Amino acid sequence: MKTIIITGATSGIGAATARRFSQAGYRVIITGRSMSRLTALQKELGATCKALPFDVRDAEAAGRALKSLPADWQEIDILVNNAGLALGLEPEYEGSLQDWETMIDTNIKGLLIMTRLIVPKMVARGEGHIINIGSVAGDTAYRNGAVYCATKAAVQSLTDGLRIDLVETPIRVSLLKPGLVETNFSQTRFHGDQQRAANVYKGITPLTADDIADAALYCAQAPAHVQIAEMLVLATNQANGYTIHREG
Ligand code: NDP
Ligand code: 8X3
Repeated sequence: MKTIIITGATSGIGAATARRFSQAGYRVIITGRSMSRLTALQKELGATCKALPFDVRDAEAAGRALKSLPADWQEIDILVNNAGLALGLEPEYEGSLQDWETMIDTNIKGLLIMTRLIVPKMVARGEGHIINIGSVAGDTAYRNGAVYCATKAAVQSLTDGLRIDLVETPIRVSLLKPGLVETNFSQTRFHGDQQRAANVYKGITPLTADDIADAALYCAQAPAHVQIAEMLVLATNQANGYTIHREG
């Protein structure tokens, strides 16, 4: 039985990915900060799921949590670096320094921390797969979103760099770049403003977290000689980060 670890599995794409891989017969390690949501998902998925509460920005806590896993769960086959967020939608000359720090620390440094902790063991074993959740936002900046877009452009570069650094190994590195997915993402971005969050998905059928979980499973289940380097998944009425057709 293969083991997958998913960061930010308490909600949205991460939770859907945990469910999808669990259904497909994987042992699933779910992580995130919300203990209550981790416990609920762990109960739902049963004995083939373990929950590790930690903040991806805290390298020591992440390391301690991984060490606490039973020996037979320590061999991680797939790392999904999913934990991430956008905060605010403001011009680059007006945004909140604190929001920027949180995005940079979570989306970039958190991904690096998890990569640094888990990938050396994959290299030692000669097997593994890293699936990083980037975004269409990393392809081109959009108005008022420069810092979030920059963090996702960094995820693109870090994924490309890791693939280069692992090229002589059997380890695969995939970048999954979703477009508009209806999750808690916009509620977080707008600090709980539900109306503003709902407007993001108004007049368009957005992607669901399950759509992205399906794409992650496809990457993981490709034959060992096939490396899905990059997958851009958009809603049908979305053409890029800023070209969206809305009805009404
Ligand atoms: P959600 O808000 O639904 O989920 C975000 C997840 O990230 C939660 O489980 C949250 O868990 C976790 N998280 C946030 N900060 C931390 C932290 N410091 N430490 C650990 N976990 C953290 O959003 P999505 O599912 O949409 O987002 C998942 C990923 O997908 C993000 O990287 C996002 O940038 C990316 N993405 C989303 C798109 C969208 O349109 N929704 C499109 C493209 C990419 P907790 O709060 O419990 O810690
Ligand atoms: C999330 C997608 O377009 O809201 O990365 O930034 S978008």
